[in-house]
Parts: sequence; structure tokens; C-alpha cells
Amino acid sequence: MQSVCVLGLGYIGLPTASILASNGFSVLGVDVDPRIVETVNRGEIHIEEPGLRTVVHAAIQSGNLRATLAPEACDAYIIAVPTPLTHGRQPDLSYVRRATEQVATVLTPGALVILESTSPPGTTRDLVAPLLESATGLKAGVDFTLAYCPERVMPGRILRELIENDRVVGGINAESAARARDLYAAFVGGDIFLTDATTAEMVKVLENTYRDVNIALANEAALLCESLGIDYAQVGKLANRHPRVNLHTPGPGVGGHCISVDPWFLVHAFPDTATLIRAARERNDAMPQHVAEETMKWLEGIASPKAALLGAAFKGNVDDVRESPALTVAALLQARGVEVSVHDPLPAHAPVPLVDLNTCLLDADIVILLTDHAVFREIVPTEAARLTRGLRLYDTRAFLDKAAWQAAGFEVRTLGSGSPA
Ligand code: SAJ
Repeated sequence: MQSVCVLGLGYIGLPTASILASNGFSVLGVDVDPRIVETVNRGEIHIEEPGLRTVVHAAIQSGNLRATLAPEACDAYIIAVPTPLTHGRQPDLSYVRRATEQVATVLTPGALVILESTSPPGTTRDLVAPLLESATGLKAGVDFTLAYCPERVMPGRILRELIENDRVVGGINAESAARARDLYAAFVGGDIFLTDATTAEMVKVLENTYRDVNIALANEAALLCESLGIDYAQVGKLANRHPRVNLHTPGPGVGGHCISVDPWFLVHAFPDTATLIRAARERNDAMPQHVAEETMKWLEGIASPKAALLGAAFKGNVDDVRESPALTVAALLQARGVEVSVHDPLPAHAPVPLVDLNTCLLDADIVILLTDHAVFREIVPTEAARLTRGLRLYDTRAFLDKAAWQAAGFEVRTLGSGSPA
């Protein structure tokens, strides 16, 4: 196998394409957005991810990576396009469908097609295979091989995890799985496990559902601790000394394009059975509201309050603001008449204006930590105290040094540790 076409040059497709190129494959990266194609062909990147710029630059320089708008005939195709939700929280498979149709226009006998996009279980067998077969007259598993292989990497550590993590490869038959394994074996250092396509799809969706349900449990427990007037941080730490307990961390909600999305695939497919999964989703989705309500209680009686929000990204040390609960908190506070200023040094773009730290803190009645960026630990509480109008810190991730902020005069409240009222 020499040539690989990667469809979708996003957080997964671009790193995958450039790693394949640096392992000697001739790689064609395809994206529907001409600006992305241009950027990549210049050896530059349109997303922030540690190490990615260097790998893409080297891949383009070597001539092994090229970006275009439409696929060309290759030995293998990797589809890595988004699978978002519609407004009705149904899986939107239109990008997968379009990418598959593009592959069908150039598919030749003997080629390998791999779907990497997180998809509702059954998608490879029931959507991708029939689309390719009807458009080409070729038979999946006979004339060409077809597999599902989910990505499992963590934003912020994508390049390392693409190489180090174990992979699950699900073929629509054994030969498909084996051929896909041979491709990944060129750059994956972790173990590669073979199974069928639908099992691999379920594995992926369930990994993220597991995390969502566990975070929901932590969030619910945090609310219970607030009612009890005790501190979840301590409860969690002590409970986790049990060898079979791993309580997660509560926070202002669950963001990103994976964990807050994928469980809905199961809820949508099995509404009567996936009730626990739905309840967990709803618990996590309600957290920004809780943060906004607690903030309003704390600000009661203050005319024209201003809130300084630390963080716009959905989690610490990434620039990604997709589905970020921090942005939901900002919108909820604004809707309640609070003047909101947001500081986040990482995202290049956000749907709200981002300001520098001092502007953010200036004259604020409350500081709210929403994203656990390591740089926020470098904020000097006495400096913050000098700039703000009120000395209130609401740490929704129990992340900052409580004692240091208290020593600077702040009243500190963490999510999960009793109400300030
Ligand atoms: N969060 C909490 N409490 C926790 C852990 C996370 O509130 O204890 C929040 C985060 O702040 C964030 C959200 O949950 O808002 C999701 O963050 P994450 O770090 O759990 O996950 P992602 O979305 O960055 O990446 C996940 C990973 N899946 C798992 O860990 C099971 C990653 O391996 C997947 O590749 C990725 O989803 C994906 O693309 O599916």
C-alpha cells in the first residue's frame, strides 16, 4: 500500500495525513474548504495542536503530502470528517455521506476504505457499504475492503497519542480488518485489536459515554455536597483511595465535540433503553445553568455587576471552544444583565471577544474560573485583588490555590463545596 487519501483535514485527519506522509506514504489530503487546502499546501496549519506545525511542514516539504478539494484514485481512503448533531440532537451523517460519495467516484477494485469518524453503531455496514456498492457496482469485502477504525486521541496530545494509543480495527469481514491493521501498523506503536465494524463503532461511542456518565456522577455528587455543606474535592479524594473507585472531577459542564455529542447517538437509536445515558447528558448540560445561578445569588444586591471569566476553551490547555460550557456560562450571565469579560490566552477565535488578563479583571465584582488552563495558576492573587472591584473567586474546577487567593483577601467558593449564601 503506497498511496493514501485522507478525507477531512481537521483535528484528526490532518495529523493522521502528516504522520502517514512522514512514514513514507504518498498522501493526498482532501478538504471541502479551499482555505484549509491552501493553508496546508503552504505547510501551515489552521488548528493549534502541539507539534503539528512541524510535522505538516515537513510532510509538505518532503513532497509526500499534498492537499486538494477532491479525491483521486489511491490504494486506501481514510474518512475523518465530523459527525455532529442536528438541532434535534440526531446524528448528522451528511459529512460522512458526502465523503463516501466522493470516494465512490474514484474507488477502484482492491482498494481499502476506512471510516474513522465517530459514528452511530451500524454506520459502516448499513450506510457506507451500501453507498459505495451502489455507486460503483463493486462489492464490499469482495472487490474492495472496508473497515471502521475510531480515533481515540486527546486534543492537546494528538500526535503522541496517534502513535502510542492502542487501536481497535473493525472490518466488515476478516480480510478488511487485516488490511486496515496493516496500514495502521506503519505508524501505531500501541496494540491493534481486530473485530467487526459495528463492535468497533460501539466501542468508540461507549468510551466517551463512559466518561460522560462518570462526569455526570461527579457533577451530581458535587451538587449533593453543596447541599450537605461539605467539600466534594475531599469526598472524591478519599473515595478514590478505594481500589475500585475512580470518581471523576466536577466542573461547569462537558464540552468538546466528542463527549457531549457521542452519547446522543445511543439515546437517539435506543430512546427507551438508554435512559441512564440520557440522564447523564442532561445532568452535564445543566451545569452551566447551575454556575450562572450560583453566581447570581452571590452577586445579589450589586448594581450593574461585572464578572471576569477565566477561560473560553472547553478544557484546560487546548484552544478548542467547541461546545464549551464556559461560553454557555458567559451567555447565561449576559442574559441576566451581568457585564462579562472573558480572558483566554489560547483560542485564536471565539464567538465572544477575548480580552487580556488585566482588562478582564479590571473592576470585576467576581472572578470565575471556568477552564483549567495551567497558565491560570500563574495569576498572582494580590495583583488580581488590586484590579478587581469585589473580592470574590468562584472556582468551578477547584483548580486555583484557594489559600493564596484567600490570603489576598478573596472570598473563595469552589463548585461542589457549599453555597456562599
Ligand atoms: N471533564 C470534566 N470532568 C472530568 C473530565 C473531563 O468536567 O473529570 C470535562 C472537560 O473539562 C471537558 C469535557 O469533560 O469539558 C471533555 O473533556 P475530556 O478530556 O474528557 O475529553 P475530550 O473531549 O478532550 O476527548 C475525549 C477522549 N475520550 C475519553 O477520554 C474516553 C479522547 O480519548 C477521545 O478521542 C475524544 O474524546 C474523541 O475524539 O472522541
